[in-house]
Amino acid sequence: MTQLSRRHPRYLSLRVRAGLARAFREGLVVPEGLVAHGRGEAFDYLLGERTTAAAWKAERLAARWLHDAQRPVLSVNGNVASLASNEIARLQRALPRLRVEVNLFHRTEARARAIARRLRRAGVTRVLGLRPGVRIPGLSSDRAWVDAAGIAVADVALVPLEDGDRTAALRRLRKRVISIDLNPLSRSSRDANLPVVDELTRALDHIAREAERLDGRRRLRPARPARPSWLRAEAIREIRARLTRAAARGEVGPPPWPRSTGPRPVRGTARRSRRRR
Ligand code: PTJ
Repeated sequence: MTQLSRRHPRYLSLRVRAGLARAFREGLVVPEGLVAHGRGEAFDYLLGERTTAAAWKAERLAARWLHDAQRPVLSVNGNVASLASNEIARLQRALPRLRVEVNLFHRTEARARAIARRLRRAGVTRVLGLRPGVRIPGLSSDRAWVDAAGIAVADVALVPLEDGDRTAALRRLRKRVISIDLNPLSRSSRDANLPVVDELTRALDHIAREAERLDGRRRLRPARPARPSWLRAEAIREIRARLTRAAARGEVGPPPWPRSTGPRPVRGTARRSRRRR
């Protein structure tokens, strides 16, 4: 296996990729999950690989909704278990009512069991979804199968790295849906009551921290209403502002040119065309 150098400027990102590739070889993550991770990475890059002020607001509110819920459920797929089992265990410790349910788009019983094992090893208790007996109406994928004691009766559902169809289907069942998705334009982000546009492990860590802070507090002010469109618009504005700054500094240019293929870029073209403008 490739040795990763801690001095590599993208060490953390490479380590996460190596972990996902291992989880793929172990059968927890599907090939489509690796593609989905790449899409998430691209959006994280554009957002500056940090939690924006708006995402923090969403995460504080998410903690509050989960804290106040009667039957909160966190839905876990292959990517989520392999990236964030420890964070899920911490969140469940902070929110004792929280149920954790394995729910898969590409479902096999072996995968569901392997994911449940990974969660339990990290300290997650009461893992649901191994024998889902209820189908959410209006969905064709296996994601429609949910646990009668979990998502089927949840009042608040936290759905990271979800597909848009199910977010909409859960809304139709009048559940309050919190999504975690780095893509502010995805259907899940668009359809959720509360879209958290942030990286999964950062988001769960922040929600857990906030839930720990809420724990034990008797009197809480009423929670503020969510402003889903504003939250998504803030993420889009952040991406636009970062790209505008990068373009102004001349950071955008052609990628390094391979030696033998294609025309060579003309040196200084970018600068000359900027001066002309
Ligand atoms: O394990 P399964 O069988 O349930 O399959 C899981 C995948 C992820 C393959 C399935 O849910 C899927 O295809 O998801 P999508 O439709 O590709 O959506 C995943 C979304 O999550 C995309 O919008 C990505 O930008 C986003 N995303 C990927 N990685 C992260 C992320 N968002 C936050 N944090 C991440 N680490």
